[in-house]
Amino acid sequence: MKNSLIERATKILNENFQKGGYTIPSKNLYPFQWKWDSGFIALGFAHFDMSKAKKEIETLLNAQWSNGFIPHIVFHVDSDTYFPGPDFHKSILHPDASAQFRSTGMTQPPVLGFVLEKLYDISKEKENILQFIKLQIDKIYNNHIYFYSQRDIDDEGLVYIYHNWESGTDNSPLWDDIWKTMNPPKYKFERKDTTHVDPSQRPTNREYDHYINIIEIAKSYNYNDEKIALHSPFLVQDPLFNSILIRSNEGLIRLYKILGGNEEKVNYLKKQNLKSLNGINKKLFRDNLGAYVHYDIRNKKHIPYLSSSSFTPLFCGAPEKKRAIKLLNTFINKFGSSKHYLCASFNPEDKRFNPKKYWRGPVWINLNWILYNGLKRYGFNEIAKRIKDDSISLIEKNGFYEYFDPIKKNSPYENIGYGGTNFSWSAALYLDFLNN
Ligand code: 2M8
Repeated sequence: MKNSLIERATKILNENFQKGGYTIPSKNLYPFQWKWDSGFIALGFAHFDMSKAKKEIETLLNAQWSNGFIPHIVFHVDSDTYFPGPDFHKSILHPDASAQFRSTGMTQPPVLGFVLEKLYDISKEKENILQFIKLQIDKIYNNHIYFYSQRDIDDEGLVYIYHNWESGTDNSPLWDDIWKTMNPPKYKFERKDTTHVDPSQRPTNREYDHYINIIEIAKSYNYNDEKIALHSPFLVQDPLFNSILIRSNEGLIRLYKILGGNEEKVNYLKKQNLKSLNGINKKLFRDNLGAYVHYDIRNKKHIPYLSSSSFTPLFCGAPEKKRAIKLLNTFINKFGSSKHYLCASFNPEDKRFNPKKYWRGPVWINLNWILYNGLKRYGFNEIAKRIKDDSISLIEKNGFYEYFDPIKKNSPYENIGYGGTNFSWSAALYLDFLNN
């Protein structure tokens, strides 16, 4: 069975790979190139076709803006199966936007630094991959400079996100209280996602009003970072986003050292990284919850809910040993019931938890991959193995879905995969899990 699934995963990635040199997350539902999807997809390709892995990263970086910003969607083609598209986002409003590639004016978790490092580790032709890294690495470095210079407004080493789509965890209950502070108009738009997926598993129209409203505000300031920081109703420091940035700093530092002669850049990254580690530990860890949480800058308060993001600082080595053990206990107590697959995206004990609705509870393979690597980093091998086994078993029993209901049905025919089918990062990370 494993062999046929490996073939299937390979086929999904090859079929989702487009002529323009990038991979769509899932046919119809997501017809463009998404930033963090591309990073995970490259990891999958790296195991069987390094040239496609490299192409994926190169294509994404070609759409980088001149200020270092990397957009969350690159609209390489026109498509009428997705809303909102390029005409709505209008990236060109920003003076530094790419003139060649249409994109959004928001970003996504900065995965490219650690992805580049993983490509180096996976590659059997080190000289060849180093040539590629040499061509791309400064672009990622410039992206980190962008984050630290534009989005760390209080000089804490913590960068903000200004839209829930920047978090990647789109309709998480984490944002519900922020929506209560906003009262957007009821926009007229035609959703496309709900024609591909059961609407009860997707965000509501009212939630989309909020998402659209934040973009309209950002557009009214031509996506200017300073203005967004002053005026966006959504301004959050996210432990997931910041942990990924820190882990990517580490990747860049290691690769620059291997390349040699980059002392200034290494020193800059080291300095920023220390500050970020300090910031995340000081500001985002909540002793009473035994975990890291988000901070809502606009409303000046922590968002005191546990989600899978709460444990991702393990991925970048943020907690010292004692705190890591505390975090592990919270993880096992709240998310580790034997009735559940690891890892629900939101606290299963909370009344806002919904096991079938997108980022409000389902298991996501990319978050599992981050948590797996974080737990392994601390030597929490037993629970790391459980997360890996659960990820593999969910895919083997159900298929390469976008997300999965965490509640076990105890039947060989579970049927608990939801959202997009033939989903690229589920296929890519399945391959990486098997090779790990
Ligand atoms: C989902 O997000 C997009 C918007 O970016 C959407 O709902 O239309 C999220 O799961 C996000 O994390 C992911 O990158 C994207 C494509 O897979 O889909």
